[in-house]
Amino acid sequence: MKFYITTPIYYVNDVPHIGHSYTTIAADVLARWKRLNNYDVFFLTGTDEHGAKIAKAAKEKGVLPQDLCSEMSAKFKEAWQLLNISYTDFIRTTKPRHVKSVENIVQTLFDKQLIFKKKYEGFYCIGCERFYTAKDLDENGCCLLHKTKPVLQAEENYFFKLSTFGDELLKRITDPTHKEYIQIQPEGRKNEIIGKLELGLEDISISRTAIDWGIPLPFDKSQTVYVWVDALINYLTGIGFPNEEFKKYWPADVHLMAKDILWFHSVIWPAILVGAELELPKKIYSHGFFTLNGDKMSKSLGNVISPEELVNKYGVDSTRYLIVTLIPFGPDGDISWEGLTLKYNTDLANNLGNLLSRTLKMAEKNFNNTVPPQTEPNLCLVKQLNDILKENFVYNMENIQLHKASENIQSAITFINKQIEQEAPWKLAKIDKDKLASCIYSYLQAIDIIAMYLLCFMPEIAQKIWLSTGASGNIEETAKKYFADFNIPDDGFSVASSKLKNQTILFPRIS
Ligand code: ME8
Repeated sequence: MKFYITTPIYYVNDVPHIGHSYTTIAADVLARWKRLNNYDVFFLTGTDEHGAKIAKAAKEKGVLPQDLCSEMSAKFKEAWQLLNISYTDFIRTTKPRHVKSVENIVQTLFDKQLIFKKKYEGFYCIGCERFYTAKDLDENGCCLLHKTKPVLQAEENYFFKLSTFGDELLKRITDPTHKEYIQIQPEGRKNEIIGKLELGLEDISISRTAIDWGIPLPFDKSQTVYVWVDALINYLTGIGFPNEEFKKYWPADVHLMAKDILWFHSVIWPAILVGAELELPKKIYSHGFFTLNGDKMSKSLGNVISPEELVNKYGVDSTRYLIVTLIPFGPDGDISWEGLTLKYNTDLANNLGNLLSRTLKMAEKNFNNTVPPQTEPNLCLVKQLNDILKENFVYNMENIQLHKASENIQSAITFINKQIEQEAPWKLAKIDKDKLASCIYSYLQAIDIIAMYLLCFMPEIAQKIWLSTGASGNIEETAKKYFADFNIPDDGFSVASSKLKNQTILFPRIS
């Protein structure tokens, strides 16, 4: 089975920050999860390089737009490498393969008479890369999002007949039995989209005369394709469109993004696809926006957090974990350095770190740093964990509730820690060595289970944990088998008598 997941392609006028990292890490966690479930995964990310915003940024920097794109696109690639993002392909919209794909779609819509020419006047916000009417702006005539005054522009442009798709889209968005049902989540944002669709759609301009930093329209080279139409088509280009090979992965299973661009993905994109007679994506998930100490993050406020800063403080895997679990996935949320550090210390240094260090120390002290030998493997704890975790965790991952899935793992760790408190194995060392062996054996097996559940969030740390407990085989291969049927091998994962691998402290406390 295939699974095709995408992030937005990010504008290259800005450096990658914690907001871009949020969506990209979340997509990575889901891609890794599906790979563990034996799906053939295609994970696409990339950069959006055309349009007025990029042309303006290049002009301000005194460089050519293409040079700005190459420089900034490389920064996104570096950030994703730093964060261990396992994308299948990184698309750049200025590359020839994408130009070919955009030309194909736009020409198809033109041939189907879904594109026509019209004089138009509107307020163009470069920040949003879209036209507004006066009623969309605030009382000072400013864009609600950017607080800047859009310029009134009059052009003769090509228009896409978006207005003819409203009823069709409503059916596909609201009727789960429709064979091309398109699921928009979370529910609240879906309802906002439905509300707007019910008011009716207006045709949209899909070309520009005044902006030459774009792909020329195949049927009128004097105009360029509107950057949002250009950008959305990346989801087809990335998997090989217009070559037939794109059908291996299309339709997309999940388009992931924040709420700012849900309208483009849930209305304009599906309408283009219906117009071009292509299948619709199955799910569109829009998560919330981060604010930082209550403020919108922005370059001008100087409060943007970069992935490097986070990695320098918490390490790669802890950064991945913290970013996607700090706020509920869906609503907006406020973050702060204090909040990040508190969560790091609570979940990782204390709960997980404590479990690891005390178990490994007891094995080191009492069993010469090996997995205690067993006549009868004690797997009671592991089986209990299996029952606690499997359904909840799978449900939350499948519903993209990543913070809840991480809470499931934390509850399981707390459960093991409580069991250790109850059994008080340190008291057994002198009185019952067999019982002590049995306890420690069971804790090591339980830690192996935790490592498998952590794998998509913290791939390298999970691997280190796996090695430290004397578990056999490759963690990914074992996890693939485990997640197929949740069966626990009769003798667990950590092999009796095998040597434990000493690790440096994985989660030092941070102040
Ligand atoms: O909109 N909180 O690109 P973009 C959460 N090129 N997520 C955030 C965020 C924040 N504070 N800031 C950014 C574009 N994001 C278009 C997309 S797709 C065909 C074209 C994330 O660089 C979030 O995913 O402005 C948001 O939707 C995206 O970055 C916007 O990225």
